[in-house]
Amino acid sequence: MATATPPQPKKKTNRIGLDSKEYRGTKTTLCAGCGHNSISERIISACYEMGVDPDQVIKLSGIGCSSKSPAYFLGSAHGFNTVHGRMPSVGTGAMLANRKLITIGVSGDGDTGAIGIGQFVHLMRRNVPIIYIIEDNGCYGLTKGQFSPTADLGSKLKTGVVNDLPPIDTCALAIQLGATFVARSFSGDKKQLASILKAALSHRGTAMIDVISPCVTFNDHEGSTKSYAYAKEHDDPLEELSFVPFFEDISVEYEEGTTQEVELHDGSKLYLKKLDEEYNPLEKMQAFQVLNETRSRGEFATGLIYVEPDRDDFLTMLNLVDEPLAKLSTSQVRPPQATLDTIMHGFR
Ligand SMILES: Cc1ncc(C[n+]2csc(CCOP(=O)(O)OP(=O)(O)O)c2C)c(N)n1
Ligand code: SF4
Ligand SMILES: [Mg+2]
Repeated sequence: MATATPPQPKKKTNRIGLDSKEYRGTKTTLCAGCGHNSISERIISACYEMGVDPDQVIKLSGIGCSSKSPAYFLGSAHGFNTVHGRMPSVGTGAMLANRKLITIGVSGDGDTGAIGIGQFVHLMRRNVPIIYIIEDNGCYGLTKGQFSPTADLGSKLKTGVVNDLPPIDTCALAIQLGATFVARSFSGDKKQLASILKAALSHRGTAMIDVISPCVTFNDHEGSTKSYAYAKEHDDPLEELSFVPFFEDISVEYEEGTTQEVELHDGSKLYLKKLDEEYNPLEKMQAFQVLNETRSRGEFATGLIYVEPDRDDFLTMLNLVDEPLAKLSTSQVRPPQATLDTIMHGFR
């Protein structure tokens, strides 16, 4: 007599029917304990929980340990590892060619703040819809730990060399240039980083996220201001973030005055339980003030620092068609003969 096969436990899937494994990439080759690995994990879980279709994602990077990390998440997404510091122009081109893509760019503090600063500046001012993550360890990890432009004044290398240049604050710079979603987090703060990443996926425009991500091999010693110990002690969160995606009909109860609700483009909501009662991330001048004040105390503010949910993104400003340009027919992209004749006639 044939024995009945016991019922198999149902596989857990997300709202688009995918298993969490489909959000993974190849095995990491970064050092064990590198902050960048934790960020890849958070990207995987944020995309799984949001039900992002990996086939609709393009992952981009420049050069560096951080820039290797797109290989370690969303294995079936499109990918482009650009020349050092050149990810913004490739990302802008990709979004112009197909505005339906979700673009996740991973850069380093060196890739962004040094060789790529010119490209970064123009990406921010155009409000191109890209999630731009800086995995910020204050050094060039891949080339053995030299100071990068985000290294703090007075920070020490393992060799005892002291940094005597002031840092670039990528968040202040991005806000000044026109980015419409600017956040800072710490790779060791799973909950905060997860909420920020999910909110960034719901934002339309440039979402710039600077994540303090310690380099355990070259910049995790005493005297470094980007070590795990320093970041844990000096992280000054502005708010406790809760993110409610548009597909979950949950209303959050909160105390009037202490929690702020920010509605994002797709209807998702961010609830910001203020730790600093006065802070309002919709106010640009306050954002600069808080960044300056925390820095002068040797701390770093984390959370959603600035958001402008309603500004048109670059593609909307250009009045670009919804259909990917590569899929348009010749008759849609080439002016008809009569139009060309009229133009030629005008030159006579
Ligand atoms: C054109 C060019 N110049 C210099 C380098 C050498 N280089 C490789 S990675 C890197 C810096 C990486 O630092 P960062 O972006 O902070 O990444 P991390 O390794 O710290 O994650 C440099 C200068 C290069 N690969 N290409
Ligand atoms: S050298 Fe530093 S940044 Fe690079 S993988 Fe190792 S810990 Fe990470
Ligand atoms: Mg670095």
